[in-house]
Amino acid sequence: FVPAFRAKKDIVPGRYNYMWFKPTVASEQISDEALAKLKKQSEGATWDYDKVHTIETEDGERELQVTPEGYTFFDLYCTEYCGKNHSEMQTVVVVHETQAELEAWIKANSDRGEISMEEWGELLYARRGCSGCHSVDGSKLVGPSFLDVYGSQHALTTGENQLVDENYIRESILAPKAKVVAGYQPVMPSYKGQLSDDDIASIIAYLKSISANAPTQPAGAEAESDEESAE
Ligand code: HEC
Ligand SMILES: [Cu+2]
Repeated sequence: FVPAFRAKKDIVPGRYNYMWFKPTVASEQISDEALAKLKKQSEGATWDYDKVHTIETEDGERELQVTPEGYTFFDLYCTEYCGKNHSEMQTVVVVHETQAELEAWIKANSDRGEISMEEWGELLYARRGCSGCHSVDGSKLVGPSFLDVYGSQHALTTGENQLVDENYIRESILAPKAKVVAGYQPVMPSYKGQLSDDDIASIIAYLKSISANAPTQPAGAEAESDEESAE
């Protein structure tokens, strides 16, 4: 729940869900000078998002909470009592003014750097050993080919049919034995703890880019208007 946006959506661990909206107010960024001062004060300690700082701005002294990059933010809370550590289920949302600012943040906070998700996914496919068992030309190796895999239906060893979508790909990477494709051995290793969320999202983006059936928009975006997702 992002109270400032009046927007709420249920999520389940290990599964993707989506919500979209058009922000009308961007986060502010404090001066490099003011941020350097805060960094010096909090040296060594983990960043305290809750702390209210008195900061010198163009409009005089103001009381602000900021991220380690110096952005003001909007709170995001879990609003369902969901279990242990529920009280720690909180993070912040930063609304970047430009795409370039967002790219800069991703560059600083992920291994991907400046390249696109599709390109990073392709690099991971080669570097993390997927290519040893999955082809991209339709040929069958130890595992099924990734060519046109996204959006296709695969029979599982249980006899059930499985649509290859984002959640299924994520599960296949983290818990390969949960659903095994018919005609294959359950020999794929789990990549749990070895690939970041951005890595997995990048692999999914790469698989979409080599699949004729993949939608061009993120799931959920075409089905919902912003009024509906802000119910
Ligand atoms: C040792 C061989 C091996 C490696 C390495 C491997 N896989 Fe697999 N993978 C398989 C096999 C075999 C299957 C089919 C059986 C199953 O479902 O577990 C599979 C299934 C999958 C599926 C489901 C495909 C479908 O058609 O339903 C996905 C997605 C997948 N792997 C992604 C990956 C990714 C991404 C990597 C690299 C990060 C990777 N795999 C590395 C062997 C491997
Ligand atoms: Cu919770």
